[in-house]
Amino acid sequence: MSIVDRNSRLAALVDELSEVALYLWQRGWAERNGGNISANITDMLDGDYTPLSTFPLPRPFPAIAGCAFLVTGTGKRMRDIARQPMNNAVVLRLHPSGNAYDLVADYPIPPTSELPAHLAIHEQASLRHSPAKVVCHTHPTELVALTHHRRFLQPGALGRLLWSMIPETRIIVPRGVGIVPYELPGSLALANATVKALEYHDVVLWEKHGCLATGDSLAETFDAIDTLAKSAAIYLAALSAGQEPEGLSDQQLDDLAAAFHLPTSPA
Ligand code: 2HA
Ligand code: ZN
Repeated sequence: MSIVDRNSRLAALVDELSEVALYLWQRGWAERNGGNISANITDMLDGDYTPLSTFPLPRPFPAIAGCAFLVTGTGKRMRDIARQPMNNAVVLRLHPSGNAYDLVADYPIPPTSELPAHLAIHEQASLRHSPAKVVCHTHPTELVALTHHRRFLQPGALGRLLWSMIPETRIIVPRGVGIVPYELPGSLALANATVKALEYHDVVLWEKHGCLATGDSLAETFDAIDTLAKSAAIYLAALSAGQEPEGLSDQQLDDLAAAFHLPTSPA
């Protein structure tokens, strides 16, 4: 019997992984093996598990030593994760030293190439006692398209623009989006820059690459990215109708913040 079959909370999370993986594929945000997901499941696991294999980490992660994670596998397709989640995702546990990990279920599949970014974000969440347990990275077409324009890479520019397209975006993504300048996929440099940007935001855009969200649940991270992608699509649709769209005014955005008790940090 697998770890998942013995643990109803983990089984529910794996069902949610399968559901969200399908959405990412259906949205057209997950070409081939694009995107990756992880969740801190330390409080769902008990007892000892026999390691299937052991891998070193590119740097130690002492703050999450001993913690366990559900992580999508490297090279795995979201559409396959949707159909057969535990053939395409793994459970791993960091060593007490924090500088290596064991794969403990179900198969010895190496985890996502973006593991350094995922672990760095989980480490930061743990250090801050944040309830955010989930990290979701995907490649939403319209959002990535906007990161190809230099003017949108200025601090706050794209966040402000996306907020101004529909009131929902101001409400559902209240801390706006951070911009992470282009870095090599899978690198520690990308991981470090992402952690820095997440100090001020729950969602970041990786220049010319994708989007990453962190939150308490996978549904919540999907909803945040979906809402931002809706704003980006509205912006591009309005622009293709012939003119730069007007957007909600500063006053209208401030009114939303006041009415819904939203943080007023920069977009
Ligand atoms: O999983 O999306 O960023 C493949 C990627 C790398
Ligand atoms: Zn990616």
